[in-house]
Amino acid sequence: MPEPQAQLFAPAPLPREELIATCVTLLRGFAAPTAALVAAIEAIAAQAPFRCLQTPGGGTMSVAMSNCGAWGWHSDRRGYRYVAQDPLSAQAWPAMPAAFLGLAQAAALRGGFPGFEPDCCLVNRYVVGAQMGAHRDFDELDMRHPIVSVSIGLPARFSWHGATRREPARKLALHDGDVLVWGGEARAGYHAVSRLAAPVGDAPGVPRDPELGPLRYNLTFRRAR
Ligand code: MD3
Ligand code: FE
Repeated sequence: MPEPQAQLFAPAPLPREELIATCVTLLRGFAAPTAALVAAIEAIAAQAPFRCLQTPGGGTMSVAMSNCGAWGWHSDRRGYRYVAQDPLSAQAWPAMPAAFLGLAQAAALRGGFPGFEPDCCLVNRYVVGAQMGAHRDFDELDMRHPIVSVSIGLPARFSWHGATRREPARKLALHDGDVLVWGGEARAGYHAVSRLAAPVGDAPGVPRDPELGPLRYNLTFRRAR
């Protein structure tokens, strides 16, 4: 047995919290470990299955979505909007788990937005190859409320463009357990998620669907009304 070795110097801790831009905070690993979140997502999907929504333009999103909470984000040929019932079942969306609410509120506080009361959690499911083009989140009644986004599973490449789509994007790698908090002057910014890359090797611990393969989930907490 080797002798236990004394630590000679302490390495500088990796910055776990980073101000990406004014009012945009990245909290690395804030939601880790994510196994309990994945179990809660699977329970939500048992009631309100993931579906690839139609866009007003006639396309179909590559990201599949579900929701929990009082309001759910929905899209079809008629437009983008919040609905109190899942159009698939005509039932209310599943309740927001207490652990989701607590996580979103704690992250918002860390990001400088105390008192966040989300009434919607959009659950996005990315398969390898899925993506989300540059857009702004604009369907909420009061844009003074922040947004909290939780990344789970396979890593994603996220772009933050800022006030216009044409601005050079700031690129971020989002890993399992990372949380982003946005609000204030950043609330109306353009953002996008690049095509999800296939994992190298067998990706232990990554959520996986027997038919769809390895996955990324994103929880987006918003105050819709
Ligand atoms: C930047 N989802 O569902 S939210 C979405 O990874 C969406 O699935 C992303 O964009 C995903 O609409 C992560 C990150 C986000 C949300 C709102 C923002 C970034 C934002 C508002 C302004 C600027
Ligand atoms: Fe968005």
